[in-house]
Amino acid sequence: MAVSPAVDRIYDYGTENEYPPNLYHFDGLAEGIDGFNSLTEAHVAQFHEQGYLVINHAFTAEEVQAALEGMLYLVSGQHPTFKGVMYEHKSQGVAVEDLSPEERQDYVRKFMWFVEYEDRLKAMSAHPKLIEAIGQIMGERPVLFQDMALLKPPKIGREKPWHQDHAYFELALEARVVGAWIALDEATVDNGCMIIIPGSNRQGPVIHFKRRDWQICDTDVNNQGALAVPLKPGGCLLFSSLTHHGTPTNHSDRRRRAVQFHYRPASAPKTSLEERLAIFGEEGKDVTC
Ligand SMILES: O=C(O)CCC(=O)C(=O)O
Repeated sequence: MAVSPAVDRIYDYGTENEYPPNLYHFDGLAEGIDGFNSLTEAHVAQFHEQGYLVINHAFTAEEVQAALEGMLYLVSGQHPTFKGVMYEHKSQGVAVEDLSPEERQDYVRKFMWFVEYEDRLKAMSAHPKLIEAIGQIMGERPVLFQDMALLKPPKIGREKPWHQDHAYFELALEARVVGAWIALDEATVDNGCMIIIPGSNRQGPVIHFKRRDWQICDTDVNNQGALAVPLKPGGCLLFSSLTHHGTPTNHSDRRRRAVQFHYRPASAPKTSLEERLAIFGEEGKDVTC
């Protein structure tokens, strides 16, 4: 493999990929509804109760293909000004610029802030049925405020430790923030699908520590009752920003590409870094990890 000189690439800071063997244990598989058109008031109530809702066949094969093409265009460096790519730590030393777009994506950990660079991805984030479903859940007009995706490449795609997304957001705790995680490949228990803890959204905020990531301490994770969320391409997991979730390492030789969008209610008050850390950080609290 060719070794490149230092280039201004951004790498995932997490080098450590060892974690307790049962950290991503799950007791069952999440079930979903078939398409956005099946959404009822009972499903909305289930979302608030359980902190998630799975929508199978949310996007068509054509919509998934368009999103994949948009993703490949951006992560392979074809857009002249897009810079939102972060590489897996294990790809350090690989001259990714010399690789084909197909090959290059398999070193990418994350790409973000992409919708303004790519109409095909923007179209997915603004899909009328997605927006309507999220609006029903929030009871208000949803506003996209973050677009970010982990690609979890075959063999080297690192875990995303357990966390609550709200720990990353400067938004009032009571704001009903909803994440949409959309599978572009089949996501399975082998290639690192989402693992969630139903009902954990009702337990309030949990302290996060900077360890292998900004995460819930491994020893604070209670994954009894956890569910894996395998999805076919075009399947979508909607989840609360307080739902505990994580994804294990992709040890398989299968891709697990996905995109993720976060929406806030239009009226959600913004907060500050200080307020966020006062809630989710360890500082000044008698906690250890
Ligand atoms: O895509 C994944 O593996 C996990 C994504 C996630 O939980 C996040 O970025 O907050």
